Formats: sequence, structure tokens, C-alpha cells
Amino acid sequence: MAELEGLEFGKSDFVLLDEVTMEQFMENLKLRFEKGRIYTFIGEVVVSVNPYKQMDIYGKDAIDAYRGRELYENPPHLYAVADAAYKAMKRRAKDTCIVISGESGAGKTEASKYIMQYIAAITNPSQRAEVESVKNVLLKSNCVLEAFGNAKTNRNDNSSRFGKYMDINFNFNGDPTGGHINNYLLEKSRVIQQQEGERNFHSFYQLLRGGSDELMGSLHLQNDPTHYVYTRQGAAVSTASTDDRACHKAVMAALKVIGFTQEEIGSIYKILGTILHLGNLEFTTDGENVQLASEDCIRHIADLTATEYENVKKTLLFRTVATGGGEVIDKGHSENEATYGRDAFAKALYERLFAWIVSRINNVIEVKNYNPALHGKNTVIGVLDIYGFEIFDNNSFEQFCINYCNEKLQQLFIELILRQEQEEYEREGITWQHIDYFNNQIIVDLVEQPHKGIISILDEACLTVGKVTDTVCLESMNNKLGQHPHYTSRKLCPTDKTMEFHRDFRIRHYAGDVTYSVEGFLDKNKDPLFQDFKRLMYNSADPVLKEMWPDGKLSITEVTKRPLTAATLFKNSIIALVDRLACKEPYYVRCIKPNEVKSPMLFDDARCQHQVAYLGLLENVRVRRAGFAYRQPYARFLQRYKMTCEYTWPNHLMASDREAVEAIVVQHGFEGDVAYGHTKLFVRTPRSLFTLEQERAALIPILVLFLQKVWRGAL
Ligand code: AOV
Ligand code: MG
Repeated sequence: MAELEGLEFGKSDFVLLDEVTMEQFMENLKLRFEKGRIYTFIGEVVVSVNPYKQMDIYGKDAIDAYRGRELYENPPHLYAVADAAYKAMKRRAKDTCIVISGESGAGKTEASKYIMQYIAAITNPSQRAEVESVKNVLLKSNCVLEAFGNAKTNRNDNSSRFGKYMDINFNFNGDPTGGHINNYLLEKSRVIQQQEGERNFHSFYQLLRGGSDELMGSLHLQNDPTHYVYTRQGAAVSTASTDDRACHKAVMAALKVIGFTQEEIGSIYKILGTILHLGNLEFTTDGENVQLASEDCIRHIADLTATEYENVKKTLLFRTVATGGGEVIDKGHSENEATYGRDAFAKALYERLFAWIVSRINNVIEVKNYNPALHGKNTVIGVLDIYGFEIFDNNSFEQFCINYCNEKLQQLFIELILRQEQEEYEREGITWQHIDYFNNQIIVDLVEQPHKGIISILDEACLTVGKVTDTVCLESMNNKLGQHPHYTSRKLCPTDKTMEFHRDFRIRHYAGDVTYSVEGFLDKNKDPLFQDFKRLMYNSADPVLKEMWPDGKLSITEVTKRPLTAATLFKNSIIALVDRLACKEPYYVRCIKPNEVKSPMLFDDARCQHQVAYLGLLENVRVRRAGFAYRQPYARFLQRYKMTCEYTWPNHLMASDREAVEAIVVQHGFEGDVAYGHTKLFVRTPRSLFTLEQERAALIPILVLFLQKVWRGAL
């Protein structure tokens, strides 16, 4: 029980509220935030409010205070959860995972970094070199992945634009032996387009601001993000909170530490350069044939991708098609097709670069030569940090995927928290009372159900031969889903005079209503890329680039299989992720964003209350208490409270710990408030424990005095 702070800081566990009401919950959350207490428990769950300022609570002292301690022995902290997950893994050889959730800007990525740092700090006390090197790579990989996978959005200056799940492997000593990173759907549309106020991925600005003269010269680039179409559209080339130049240095250093070769690092920057040049490529047309407005960019692209100038030019202006008669011809693009092809190529280059960087890091950290017979069971802690729920002015396919993913995680939370409680009561032979939740399975089904769900309808439209537009697809969705309680489309509303112009549908998500503009959905789902680009890259003389495009090996007549759509690929990967998490013992961090203006001072009551409601935190507290607020193994309970009972102090003479615990309970008169499980005592209300705690606290000084007297020989 984390009652080590004074009550002026509020209750450190929401389970201790006098009554579980929204008012009391919010009052406590706000009081703690204003007093600089950003973490609060709900049992083993940590609720975190983004402080939007540096806090002096993560240093070595804090790490030492939490290392190896029980959850209730210290004030709530990320370190307490990290330690609990680590202890469960080490003591009970359990695979555990830490799931960090909350909306965009709530503090998930920062939390995941502190958790990683904590795990790194408490492991490998003997400083074995190979373990240190694994830890180093795990930590440094963050810096690289953030550079290439994060960007400034209107919600967060350092927003994760990909999902990350990292498994850390441990040997029987509890030291990290390796790891594996899974990445989920990078928001690649950002490479070519950014909304007002947003930026492309950090990596571009870091290069353009921090690249040395020599590097920039070799890439034919200028040190100026406003010079490039792909980096200037959001009109926000800088962010207040990041120093691109310093980050460039840090990323370069991290790449080296991880083990990227000089050649590989060179290729990474050449790809970034290629993308920037592609963005500045313009096409003109004389009405029939499309032309390049300027050929300089082509020269640079050919140089940076180690390909032939003529081939680059041809690939951008023509595509190879197989005619019905088996003949292969070059077909010239229209201006639109050329622009489309260029953008699709730029996106694919970046996406493959990112995937390659992740796989390269995985090669370095994967567990090698692990022999369970020799080294004991290999256990895992998984850390999940994914893009949070988001609502923008304009929401597209990417937000649809991101928000679907958050629905899945919310579903998992409901499943596991309920399931775990239920299982524990069953295991211990105790009956319990069911608590009602809003179950968001209905929204998950709306999106993913085979044949009937949105993804299926999208896929069907993508597979239909002929011209199916986004609006036609929307109509099909409206017809099939019009009656669904969580789906609306303004087209269904006959009083809306402007309906002809609307191309959107709305989902009532667990975290709020989001209107999605259907424009571009089909295209992003199909995600086509002219085969010619793949062949061009496969034939590059740069081995790193070539490695990223193995599918370019196929000739035009060999390419037949239709690839899975983007939404289906994403759905499959998220279902696999959920399965992976569900078989581990979960620990949760629930992050809350206190305001929309990134202020360390402001606690926006309405915004916070909304988050508390949709995260289901109140229900979480209720389940925890419904039930029983506290449970402790008999031996541990006895250890802590035996001094409060004459029959148990200093040692009991009863047949079992359980009987001794019963003696304490009876002596204090709260028999009606407890249940006896097979191995644990369950306490229904916190009040009983308060009484015990108070009594214990009162006894300690007397006990100390007594012991001092004993030492001095006075007794
Ligand atoms: P997110 O991961 O939840 O959003 P971040 O972890 O990136 O959010 O946090 C957003 C910003 O809030 C950070 O860049 C910090 O400035 C600040 N912040 C968060 N946590 C802390 C902390 N513990 N101490 C100090 N500042 C903090 V997203 O990736 O957009 O869903 O997709
Ligand atoms: Mg993040």
C-alpha cells in the first residue's frame, strides 16, 4: 500500500478513495498533479499525467529506492511497475509485458524510455561486457527509431508515427541477453505530405540542419528544409522542443554504436537525399507526352541510388505493361500518373528504409547461441509503445488504422483486467461480484469483422475490377453499416443540404467520435507502386539499397499475385500483437494528457475527465474494490502486521500462517471484511488495512524504544 506520502498529496492509490465517484477520482488526480505527483496507482496499474516539464524523479536515488521493493513500499512510479514486471519475470520465470496506452501526447514514449532505462540500470550488476553491449544497443535503438519514425504533429512535437513493440530477453540471472523489435505500420504518407503546422519525419530535418558540408555536398543537398517540397509543406520546419542539429550527431553516434557500417550509414543518407530530390522533381506536359521540367534532380537521384541516369528517367516517365498477346511495351505516363508514381516511390523508399533499419537492429540484438539446458529458461519482458488515439481536423486512412489499433488495445485491457481478477478469485476459491464495463468489442467488430466490417468492404472495393471510387466505396459502407450504432455518415441525413459534398463517415470510438474523410482510402489501402521502380532499385549497384528491394527481381510477366491490402496487413499484424501480449502477464501504464497546450501548469478538467472515462479507470478501481481491494499472501501479511496482535508477536504458535492471520483479523474485529483464499488473505475495504497500518505506525516508536532499552541492557 503506497501510503508513504502525506495526505496533502492526495491518495496515492485510487483504490483508497472514500467513494469511487468521478468527482472524487478527478479531485484526487488534480490535487496530485498540482502537487507534482504525476503517478497514482490503481492497484498494480499506474496512472500517469504528462507533467510537460522535467521532473527530478528519475535519477539514481529513485532507481535505488525502487529496486527489488514491493509495489506498496514506495510512492507510485513507473519504476514500481517496471520492477514488478521484472520481479515477476525473474522470480516466477514468467513472460511479462508492459502496455503503455493513452492518447497522442499523453507521455507513452517518454514512459517507455524511463522503463527501459530502469531495466537497464538494475540489471547486470557484475558489468559483464556482452550484457552491457546488448543493453547499450537496446537503449541506443530508441534514438535511431525516433529519428526515423517520429515527427511533429499538431498534437505532439515528437509523435510516434509507427507502433513499437520491443521484447527484451533475459537469462536465468535476470540479465538481458538480447531483444527483438516489431514495428507496426509507419505513417508513410507523411513523407510526401504534411498538414499545416506539421513536419515530415525528424530524420530529414536532422540531416538538413546537422549534415556536414562534406555530407551535404556528396548528397547534392542544401542545408535548408524550406528548399524541399517534402519538408516545407507544413510550414513548420522547426519545433520549439527539438534541436535537429544535436539530434543528427546523436543519431550518427547511435548508428555506429549499434554496429551499422560506414557504408550502411552512407546508404541511409543517400536514400534520404534521393527522397528529397524526388520531391522537387516537376513534370510538364505538352498535352500528350509528359516531360521533366528539369533534369538536374534525375542526375542526383541516379548518383545517389547508384543507377543509370537513363533508367531513372524512363522509370519516372513510363511503365512497362504486358499486353494481352504476351508482348511487353513501354507506356507513357500522364502527368498525374507520373506525379503519383514519383510520390509512391518516395514513400516506398522511406518505408523500406525504416523496415530495413529495424531488421538491422534486430540482427544485432537477436539472442544468439542460447542454450536453455545450459542457461536456464529464457524469459521475456515486452514493452509496447504505440501511436495513441488521435483526432485531427482532417482524419484519413492512417488515423483509421491508428484508432482501430487503440480500440484493440482497449479491448485487451478490458479482457485482461477482468480476466485476471476473475481468474485470481477462482484460483483462490472466492466468489466475486461482476462489474459492468462498456465493452468496445462492438467497435472492434465494426472495423475488422470478416465480410461485414469496414476493412472487408474496403478490400472488396479494392479488388473490384473497373473504376471504383472512394465515394462508391463509401456508399457500399453506408448501405451495409448504416444501422450500426457506432457508424454514421452524413449522407444518411436527408436534411443535410450539403450532403453531395460530403465524403466522410464517422465512427463513435471508445475515446470519442472521429470523422474520417474517405478521400484516398482506396488508394492507400491498395498502396500500388509501379513494378518498374522495384526493378530499378533491385538493379542498383548499392548493395544496401538492392537488399531492400528483393521483389524487384521478378520480371513483368512473373508478377501475378495480388498482394494483401494495407488495412488487412495491418489488421493481421495487430491481431498477432494482441495474441502475443495476451499470453504474457500484463502490467499497465495509463497515460493522461492534462491539456491541449503542452502546459505544465494547466489541468483541463473536462479533457482529463473525458480520458478517465474512456480509459475505463473508474471501472478499473471498482473491479479492484468490488471484489477485494487488497490481497496479500499470508506470510507477507503476517510479517507486516504481527506486531499488532498478542498471539502473533513476536512469533505465533499456530498450525499455519493462515490461522495466525485469522487471529490478527479477529482481534481487530474485521472478520466481516475479509475472505480467506487458498494462499492469500483478501481484504474488501481499504479501511481495515488503514486501521492496521495506523496501529503499526503507532507501535513502531514504542517498539524502537523497547529495543533501544534492550540494547542498553535496561530491560
Ligand atoms: P506519446 O508518445 O503518448 O504521444 P510523448 O511520450 O511523446 O507522448 O510525450 C509528449 C511530450 O510530453 C514529450 O515530448 C515531453 O515533452 C512531454 N513529456 C511526456 N512525459 C514526460 C515526463 N515524464 N517528463 C517530462 N516531460 C514529459 V504519440 O507518440 O503522439 O501517441 O503518437
Ligand atoms: Mg509516442
